[in-house]
Amino acid sequence: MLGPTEKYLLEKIRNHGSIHLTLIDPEKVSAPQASHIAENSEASGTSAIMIGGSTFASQSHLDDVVKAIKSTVKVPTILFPNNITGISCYADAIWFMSLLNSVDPYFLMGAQILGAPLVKKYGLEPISMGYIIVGDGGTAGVVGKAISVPYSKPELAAAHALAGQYLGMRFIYLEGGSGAANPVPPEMIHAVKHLIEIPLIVGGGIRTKDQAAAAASAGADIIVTGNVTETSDAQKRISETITAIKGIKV
Ligand code: 1GP
Repeated sequence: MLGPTEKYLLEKIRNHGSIHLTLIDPEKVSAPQASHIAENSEASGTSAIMIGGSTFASQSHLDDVVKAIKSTVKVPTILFPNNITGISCYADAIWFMSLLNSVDPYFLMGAQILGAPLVKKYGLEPISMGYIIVGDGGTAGVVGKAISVPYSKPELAAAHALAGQYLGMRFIYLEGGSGAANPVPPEMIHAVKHLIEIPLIVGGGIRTKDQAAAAASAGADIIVTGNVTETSDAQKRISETITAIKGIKV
């Protein structure tokens, strides 16, 4: 049985084509700042707020950030944990994810085993997702001990994604790394999209509406932007991004 947030995401994609999610990194913002970013993003048409970062944020600060966002916006809040410390009882849902190209069993299944009972206890909606680090991979790649898939090997990224689907994961995330100099190339997105039947999330280094439109046209069902939300003209840039991907169905 699918939970309400997953159903909502799937319906949005079915009805509108590519959608946008805003990523807020609790390490970088105060609770009031997070709520301001979420408010602007919602006004710009983002479909949900993801909350997570690649390094350490204190549990109480994470809780404060999630609470502040929840009290400000109506769109769902989805945790994007890098570890068990990324779990907060105040969110609606959690990407229940495995880093498919990590060499460390902890990021493949260890953290998930430790976190699963908490997810249940808190009543969070788990949304199963296969996470694949590609290209530069940024901090997530280093922390997650990933053997990153080079941008020049799209078929290899597609094989990782198909393995995730065959293991029963319901979303695939191609992660270029937060702040990556170059976002995931359309050729790689295209190769992955054409091999799998589950929704594809793409993020890392997407800064312009043209980059977002190129990713959506290549087959990204969900575009995630994080860094852009921290800029002074964030609302304008998110609005432009959402307008650029609206109605694109591959
Ligand atoms: C990182 O894919 C996300 O996990 C977003 O990346 O911060 O570069 O937008 P940016």
